Amino acid sequence: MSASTLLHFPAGFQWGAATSAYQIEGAHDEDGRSPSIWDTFARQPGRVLEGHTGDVACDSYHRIEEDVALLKQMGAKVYRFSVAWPRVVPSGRGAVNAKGLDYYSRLVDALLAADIQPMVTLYHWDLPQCLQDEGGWEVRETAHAFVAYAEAVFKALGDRVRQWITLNEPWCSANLSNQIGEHAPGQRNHQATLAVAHHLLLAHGLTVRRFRELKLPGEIGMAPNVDWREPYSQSQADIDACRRGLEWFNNWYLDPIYFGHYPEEMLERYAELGARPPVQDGDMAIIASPTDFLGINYYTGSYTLAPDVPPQLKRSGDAKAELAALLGASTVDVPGFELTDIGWAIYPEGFYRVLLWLRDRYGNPPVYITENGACYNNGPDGDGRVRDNKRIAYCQRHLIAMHRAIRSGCNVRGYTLWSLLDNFEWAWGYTMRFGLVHVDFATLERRPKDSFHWFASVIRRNAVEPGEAGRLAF
Ligand code: JJW
Repeated sequence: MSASTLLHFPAGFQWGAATSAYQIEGAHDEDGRSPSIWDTFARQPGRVLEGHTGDVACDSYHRIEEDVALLKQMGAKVYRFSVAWPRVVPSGRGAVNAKGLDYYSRLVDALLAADIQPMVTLYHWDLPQCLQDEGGWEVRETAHAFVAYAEAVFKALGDRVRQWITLNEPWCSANLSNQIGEHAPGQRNHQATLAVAHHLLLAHGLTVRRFRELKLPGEIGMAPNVDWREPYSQSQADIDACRRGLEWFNNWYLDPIYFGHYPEEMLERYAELGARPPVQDGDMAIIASPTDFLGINYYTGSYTLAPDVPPQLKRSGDAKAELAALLGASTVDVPGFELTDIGWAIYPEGFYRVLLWLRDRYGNPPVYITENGACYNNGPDGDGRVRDNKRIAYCQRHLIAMHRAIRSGCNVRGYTLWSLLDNFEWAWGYTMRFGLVHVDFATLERRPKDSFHWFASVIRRNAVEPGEAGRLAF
């Protein structure tokens, strides 16, 4: 491969890796941390595979030096991590816990000493359980409690952190958690889902405003997960179904931020079931407060088709059927595409398409790819090496798609790969591995995989080699 065939990224491109608090920290009851909804959820039988919890996770709470050394070895320019609300404000609102903040302050110092920029997520799903006991995100007061917590973090770290993310993947915190029921708190209720989504968005907007009032240097944005859907056929029914599927998954969180309103068609379909977002005067303007960038988490996509769901299934108690009826849409894996070990279709074309869609629909905002990566569960071979060539192929193909999107004018500024470490993959526990670094959960030993070294070379050259993957469309 001659150097001239390398696909180069813009100068100063922000390469790095991402994690989140509950998935890696462990130390669940140390230094004043209170339980989060995930501590509670993981202890309920049947919620998480094998009954795994985040009690110990990767023990990153005690391993700042080791984790930062790995990032340094990788050549990361940025490390995206999240702050745990239950460490910083254990009672949800009120007293700030200096010990909890101190951990993040030491982490930020260690990163800066290694010349790695911290990118801080304020909410990555670990709501204090005590607030859930008062209704959690279903109640409006939680948005105000969030702003107070965020302000405590701004004041402690704002002198050193220049990139802030309010919410990670609000679709997961609202829909996956309250409509599908697979994540904490684990219920299935359309009205609760819309209330949670609205109060999350309100918390986002209020936090952006508080950030501006504090006149802190740096930038702030949100990191929704998006996917890409193609109509299964060119029938009008499938095209319409696909549009609704995207409204439900992507637009529900993006239209309010960029346009100040929810998607009309889905609003109407929810209303038919008696569900509506609890919008008060002025909320939508708060939610649409200008942000500095858009974080995007992209993993997969699917084909969407209009299902033949009888109306009586709308309240049948069968979650999948109910959802299909609500949306008038269901999805199938893109035919013929390989799946990763977690069962998600490998669809780099969708990454390109969704970036173009964001460019055109939302005025080409600055974008950071805050997550992208692949689940492959193979561990060390006899010689100790982790040959995760499939993860390399996945990431390579997505970097080629991202490169093409940049050439097509998308304003992509950086890419933090999910994840630095194998970690607690929510309802899948430790059974699903996304790390560039293998973690032995018995010994907590870290071992860089082949993909780690591959990614280090991408960062070093600020370029990806097209190779075999590039000779295929992606
Ligand atoms: C969708 C399942 C029915 C995490 C989903 C399930 C059923 C329509 C990975 N991103 O661990 C999306 N992750 O913490 C944040 N992202 O639907 C970080 N999205 O759907 C990673 C799971 C996810 C999902 C999982």
